[in-house]
Amino acid sequence: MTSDTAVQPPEPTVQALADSILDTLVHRIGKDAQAARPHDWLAATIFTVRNDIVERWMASTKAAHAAGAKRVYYLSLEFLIGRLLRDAVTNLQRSDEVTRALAIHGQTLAELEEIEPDAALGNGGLGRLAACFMESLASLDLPAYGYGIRYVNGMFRQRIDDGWQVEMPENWLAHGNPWEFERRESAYFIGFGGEVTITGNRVHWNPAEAVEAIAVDTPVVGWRGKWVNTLRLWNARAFDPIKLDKFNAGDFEGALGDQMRAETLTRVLYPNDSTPAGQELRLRQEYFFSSASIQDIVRRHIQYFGDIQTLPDKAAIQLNDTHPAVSVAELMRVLIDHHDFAFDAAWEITKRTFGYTNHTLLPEALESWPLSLFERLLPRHMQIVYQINAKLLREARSAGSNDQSIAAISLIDEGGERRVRMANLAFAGSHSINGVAALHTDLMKKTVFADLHRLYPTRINNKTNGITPRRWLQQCNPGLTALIREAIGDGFLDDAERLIDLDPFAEDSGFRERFAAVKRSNKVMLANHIFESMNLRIDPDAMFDVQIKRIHEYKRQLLNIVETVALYDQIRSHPERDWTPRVKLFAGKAASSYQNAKLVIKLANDVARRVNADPMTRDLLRVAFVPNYNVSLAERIVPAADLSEQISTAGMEASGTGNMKFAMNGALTIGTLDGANIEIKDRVGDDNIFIFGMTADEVEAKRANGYDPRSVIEASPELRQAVSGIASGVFSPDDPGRYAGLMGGLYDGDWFMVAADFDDYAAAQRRVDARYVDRDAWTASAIRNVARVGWFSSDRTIREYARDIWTVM
Ligand code: T68
Repeated sequence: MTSDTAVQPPEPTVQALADSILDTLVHRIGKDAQAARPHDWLAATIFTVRNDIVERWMASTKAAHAAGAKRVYYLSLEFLIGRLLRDAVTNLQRSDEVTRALAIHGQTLAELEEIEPDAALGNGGLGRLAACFMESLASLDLPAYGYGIRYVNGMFRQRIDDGWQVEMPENWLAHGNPWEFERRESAYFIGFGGEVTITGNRVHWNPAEAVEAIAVDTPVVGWRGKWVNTLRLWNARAFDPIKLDKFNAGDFEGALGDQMRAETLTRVLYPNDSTPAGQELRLRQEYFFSSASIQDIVRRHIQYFGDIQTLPDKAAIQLNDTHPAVSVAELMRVLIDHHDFAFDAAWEITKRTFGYTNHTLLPEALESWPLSLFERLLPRHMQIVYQINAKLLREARSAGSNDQSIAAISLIDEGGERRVRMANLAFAGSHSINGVAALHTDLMKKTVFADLHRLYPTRINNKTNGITPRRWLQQCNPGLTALIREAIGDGFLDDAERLIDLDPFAEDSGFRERFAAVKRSNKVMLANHIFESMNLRIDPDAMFDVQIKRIHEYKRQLLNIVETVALYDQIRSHPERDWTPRVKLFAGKAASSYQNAKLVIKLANDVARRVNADPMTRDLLRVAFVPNYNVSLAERIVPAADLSEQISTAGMEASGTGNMKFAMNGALTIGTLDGANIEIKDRVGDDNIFIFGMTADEVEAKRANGYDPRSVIEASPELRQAVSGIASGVFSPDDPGRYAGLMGGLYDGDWFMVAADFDDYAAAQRRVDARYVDRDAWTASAIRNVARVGWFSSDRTIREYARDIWTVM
């Protein structure tokens, strides 16, 4: 807006929008402009914008129906979608209009956007990937539904008290949720427990308990608002929310007990990435949402197409990890028990309908349920699992598998307490099994799924992850987006791979200057935010070196912290050297039961306290652990980063997606040859990334041949000093033994190879320093990163799924 538009009367469309926001405020929220609080204005704005979306939504649904289109169903226990207003308004390309309409009421769109709570219905990368995929599906005009759970409490809020993580309940629905539509008519019966009986050929499952699943829909707007899909999240309700006889007899708790039990199902997201919660409630959640989703999909198919036989031609169901894997048995149950299919016919339909995406090879993260629990909760599904297993093992036997291979393929793990292996069930029930980066897919074939892969060699395929460039470039980095548009026009907004047109600009000194100015201004904004939220000053002219992600030993935040301590020692020992000023930023949540991860958070904070208070180094090194990492915080930090830390033990990070976000916003990566880092390196080129450390093969060989971390530590003076300093309490004078165990773990086993990779990591960091000093060369590399990573758009990923797995393109 130029300065004189402010004094001219607003355009009619802007005035009309302003009027309808006010009208909504008065008639829907029940407040006038004087009484309204910011949340009221936010709700009024969302309701108003929503009207536009709803019309496009109904048009999309009708178009899909008229075309008899095949639909994609993305089943995920997690959707980490974050805030929606900015996303919706930019995708509708109405930012300017909404900004001006709100200005008429003295409101600021940006400020309202800031008070919208994050929808944090996910833990980390897996949940965020589901959100990016939903946005890309809509942007590519593909008819799709996301299915999940409407958790009342999403990912916990992280407070840092005296350096320790404290988990606080998250309450994203406190002010209501103007985006959602409850669909009381879309309700399903979900049974648990009970008995299975048989009369003639018919099997009857008589559950001992039941809840009702109620659909709650949120529209998902694609880029340019051409297409709108549905995110359908399930709520649980008791059939008989209040037992009046009990109530009247004075047993109030008994009267409401069923409703309480039902509500418990959808109460919390398990804040546990990588380890199955191992709780009955978790299996109940999985079955609850799987059953509701399968029933809904089958109902819609019959309504639109009449014949359930054609399900695989009109529905593609993608399982986001094994969390919805019980859907395989549920579809079988529905086909056999409700639609009279023979087992083999049902099995063919099931396999043609499902695809399964694997996100981890970590053995502790592979879900399996004690047979006794599974059977008690899902007796009919247990029978079906046994029947599937019999078929599977017969096929394996006739293909010549030996006993060892049969044991690996079996849906039942017989070693120790017998358990149902959900990954094997998902594999057996799917025509496509994909990994999320090339290396990961390769390792799937060689490790966890080696035997199943030998039996079904065409099923495993790779779909390297991606990120939506709308949220992760356009929306989070408007400065850079404007600069790119000036340079290469608007083509990249519709096709991120056109970013490649920016490549030659790396050699244009005027462009480099403007690019560096955008980065600096993003750093100033982040520095201000950190000052306001943490009361810590950081210098925007220092290098911002960032590691933000879930705290996990395999991600090796510890390697970064130990190197930070070593650098601190070096700066003090060699003050005469030309050190490159750095700000080390950390953020991330630890699973509440993961003690080592929580201790790493405390260590980062202890190191920060000490380093930041040292007058000798404070201009050269600052450390900050930014609390409560979430999608919105990532949207602030990513555009301001210079260096992206992607330093997992090779072979352990399936893909990573933060790595892609940083590169697309002009940060250089320091990383191992792990996950998608490898593919990022292939695209940006060796000169524009800092690779260090062992390869996955080398890690495997070292583990196999006996790795002796103690001798490695002894042989590296810098590492030895840092580790022994931490171990002896230099950073924890209040409790000198605090880190003895954590450091002892490095000497004794060091499963994650922190010591083995340390020297190479430290050397790579000194190369980073040297490159950063040559700011022009650094900026040229940063521009090349932006230009060359358009391929990591989730549009590309979704096109590949659509073509190879779902056959909808
Ligand atoms: C992540 N997995 C991978 N899991 O770690 C990451 N796990 O490499 C990859 O980029 C990303 O998935 C997307 O493919 C997770 O985020 C979980 O969050 C999780 C949650 C519950 C149980 C197990």
